Amino acid sequence: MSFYINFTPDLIVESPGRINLIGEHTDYNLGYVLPTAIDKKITLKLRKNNSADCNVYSLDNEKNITFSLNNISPSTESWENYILGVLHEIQQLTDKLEGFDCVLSSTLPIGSGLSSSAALECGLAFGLNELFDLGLSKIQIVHLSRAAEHNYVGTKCGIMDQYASVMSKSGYVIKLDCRSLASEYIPLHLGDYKLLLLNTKISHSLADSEYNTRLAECSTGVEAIKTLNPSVVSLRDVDASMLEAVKDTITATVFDRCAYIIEENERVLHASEALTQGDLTSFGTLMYGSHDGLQHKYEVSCPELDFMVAYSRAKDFILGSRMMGGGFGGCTINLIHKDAIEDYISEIASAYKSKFNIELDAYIAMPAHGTMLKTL
Ligand code: GAF
Repeated sequence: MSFYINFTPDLIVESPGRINLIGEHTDYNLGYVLPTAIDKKITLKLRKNNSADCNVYSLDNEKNITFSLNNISPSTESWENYILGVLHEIQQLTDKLEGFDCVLSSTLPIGSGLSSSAALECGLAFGLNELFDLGLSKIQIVHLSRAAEHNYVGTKCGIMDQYASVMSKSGYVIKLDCRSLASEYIPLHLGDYKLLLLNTKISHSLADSEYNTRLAECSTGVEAIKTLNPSVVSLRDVDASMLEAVKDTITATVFDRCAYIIEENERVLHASEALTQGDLTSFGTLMYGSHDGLQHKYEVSCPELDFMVAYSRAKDFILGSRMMGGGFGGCTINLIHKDAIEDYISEIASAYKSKFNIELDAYIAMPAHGTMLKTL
């Protein structure tokens, strides 16, 4: 009989997705981000099975995988690599891992830029840490989950998603310095405003390959800047004048990519200040600035996201809007007056449907706590 029928877990983990208020593609350039976990999550039910075998069943996809801990290697099925990658990374740190059964279910829309991948990686690592008393710290769970994504999935992501999934506190956003990992928890006081996510329901296949290309373009920029400033390690260490000084030695594309990152880091710092002071108008303006940079200089947006952001600009009840996450699809995040939400969703849904023939999804993002055990 299939193991997941009448499944009685030893423990249950809830692992959230994340939003990012501002600071996109800055994490792997060792800059600043402003994310938090949200109430949409993956639930993992786990139990020991006293063997060396692992069985994982996804309720949403109705997919089942079984493998032995003695033989972990990458799969051709991409979703399996999130799981296999985590087990591989845990095995690099400890030999205490044993066989387990796991049933997954999710309220996080896949491919929507809300980081279901980090939620799965971190949730599994967190749950196995508890189940087998592996002794891993939260930050080790963050790092190993990111390593799983690098080594098994192949996306050379920054640290933001895994950090937000594990470290968030309900009601706060995290101003994270991705170089030192110093974090400041800023209370999210939005008054009459809410964070509305509009899901394009688009996930362009370019996303993974272009992500690694952007990383390479930023490295090219850093190498050029190092010729004049040898102490520079990442774009975090660079200002506009340092970039300008090497303009003639790099392509216009690399120049634009670097310029965007320098400007986006500044925007995060200003936005954090504005949020602390309750200046939502300035915060919203910075969100629009972020989108402009992502669209024109970093070129990771797409027509569907640009349409949604352009639509919002004409509305005085929306203070700011931008694409969120890696890009090429997923959600926009909108700072919108609470009284306007219902009507606006109907209006933009109908405009989006007319233009792209796609039914958008809309959610209000509620900042939530990071990965945690659920009481049985
Ligand atoms: C993806 C990555 F996983 C993050 O590390 C981050 O770079 C983000 O894209 C863009 O800000 O979610």
